[in-house]
Amino acid sequence: MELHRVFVYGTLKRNEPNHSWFSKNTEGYYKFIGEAKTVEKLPLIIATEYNIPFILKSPGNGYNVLGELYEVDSKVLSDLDILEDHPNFYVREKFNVELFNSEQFIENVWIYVIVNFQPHLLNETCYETYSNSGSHGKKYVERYLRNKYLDYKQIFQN
Ligand code: PCA
Repeated sequence: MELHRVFVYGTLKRNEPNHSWFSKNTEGYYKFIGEAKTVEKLPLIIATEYNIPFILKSPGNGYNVLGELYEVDSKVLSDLDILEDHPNFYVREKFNVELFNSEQFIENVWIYVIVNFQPHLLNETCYETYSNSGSHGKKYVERYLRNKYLDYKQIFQN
């Protein structure tokens, strides 16, 4: 069985709206490894009128982002790719993270990030950690309620 490491920072975390995607495929395998943070600073913002959390691929800006590291098989990874619409919306790229419990560095884990974004998004407030019920009050709008065209227009460069 081929295993992959994925670091999630948004709606895929425990107690967040998309966490159940890890167990969508009843034949898939996934395991929570631990809480972690990115080794690089990265801008995590909550944007568009649908309040979608995303990391912009712009290392050096924002915070060392807090999230959760998982080990998944290819079945689960392909479900996550469907949810995140990789590589059209989020792009799955490799970064290094540090595990909290062991202070161990884990290299080359997958993170879903946004590339080719409009530069003005770098002026948005950055967060160290995401929670849909945070004091920011920005409630996540589920994919099926969204107009995909609008998402794209508000995020990507032409
Ligand atoms: N889902 C992915 C990327 C952002 C999101 O909401 C995650 O939780 O890591």
